[in-house]
Amino acid sequence: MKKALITGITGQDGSYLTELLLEKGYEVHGTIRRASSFNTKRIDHLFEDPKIGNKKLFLHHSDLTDSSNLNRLIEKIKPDEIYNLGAQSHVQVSFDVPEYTAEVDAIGTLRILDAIKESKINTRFYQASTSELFGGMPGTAPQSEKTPFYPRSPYGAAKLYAYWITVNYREAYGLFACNGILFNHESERRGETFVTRKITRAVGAILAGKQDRLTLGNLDSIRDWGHAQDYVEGMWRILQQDKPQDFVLATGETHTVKEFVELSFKFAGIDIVWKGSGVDEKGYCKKRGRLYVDVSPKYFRPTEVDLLHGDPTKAERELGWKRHVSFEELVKRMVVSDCLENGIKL
Ligand code: NDP
Ligand code: GDR
Repeated sequence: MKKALITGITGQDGSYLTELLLEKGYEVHGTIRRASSFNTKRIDHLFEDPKIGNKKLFLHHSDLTDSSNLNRLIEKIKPDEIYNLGAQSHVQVSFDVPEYTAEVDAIGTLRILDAIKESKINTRFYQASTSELFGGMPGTAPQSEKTPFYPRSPYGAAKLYAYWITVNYREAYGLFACNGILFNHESERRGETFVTRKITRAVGAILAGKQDRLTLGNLDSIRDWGHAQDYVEGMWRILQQDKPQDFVLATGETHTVKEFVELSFKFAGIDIVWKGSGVDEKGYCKKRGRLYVDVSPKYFRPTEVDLLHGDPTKAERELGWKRHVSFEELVKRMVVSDCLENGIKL
């Protein structure tokens, strides 16, 4: 039986990857952080199955800022595969906590790589790299493994270090270490402060009469959004190759934040009519003439990534990977789920 260690198992991707690896017969170990309230809701359901909980799935207290803990865990578990998904993953928050973001996202990655090197355990390493690496380089879309990097946030800069230190440990010490450069992927389990989930949660709350307004930042930014379930399958495939390499995973399709809003409200039966432009832009519900969406400078970033558009050709060719969930299906699944949270069946 193969053993996997996942940092960030309590996050969106960690939960889907755990399900996938358990289905494939792996023993899965995940790291969790001590918190003042429960933070395992995305994986709790797995412990309800007596064949899984505490037999094939194990949780360990850990933190990417704690080297000795990581060294011990890797020595003890001796995983065949390590997926480093743990991170301070919020781009806007990284402007508020830049040093902590670098400590976790950049040096945390180095800590794991060095623990692998020193332990001499034969393990394969996956690094959760990101399309934020491409950031603000104009005229480069669609972005592939060959596109130059130009991060536009402390998060992007920290992940740039993590990307290169992964490449360096591969080249310097022969580690089987790979980067998955993943474009935005969302789901019903997406963190509540990322824009897609913020929108779909608002739709559910508005329909339930619990919220009357959704305040957003830059509506014009363009993203390449897929579903997280498709992307964790790609992570696993990246580690099953004969030789370690880096891959872009993306849909190749782009939409603006505004389009995401429009489609979400449409699925819920509310038409948005946009008024004005720039930060004064306001959206109204056509039927009732009510203000539903407005824009606040609070949600604008000091430096924005305007356009992310991925080219997944290499992954499709060499990994046989393909996304299955379309943009429309993604939005629909998220809206339906957030409406159900409010007792509303669409
Ligand atoms: P989430 O924010 O949902 O999950 C992040 C995970 O990291 C959580 O389990 C969190 O724990 C954990 N974590 C945070 N800080 C630390 C720390 N100091 N030590 C150990 N663990 C920590 O992110 P996603 O699941 O969406 O993303 C997974 C990874 O992929 C991240 O590295 C992200 O940067 C990267 N990525 C994500 C993309 C996306 O679109 N989702 C695209 C490209 C890359 P807790 O639950 O306790 O907060
Ligand atoms: P991103 O995701 O920064 O791409 O990082 P996010 O959903 O936070 O922002 C996407 C775009 O929407 C704009 N936006 C808003 N964003 C948030 N969070 N809240 C708002 O109210 C809002 N209004 C507009 C943003 O400015 C941005 O342009 C995600 C994370 O998962 C990273 O960890 C990952 O590396 C990248 O995707 C790829």
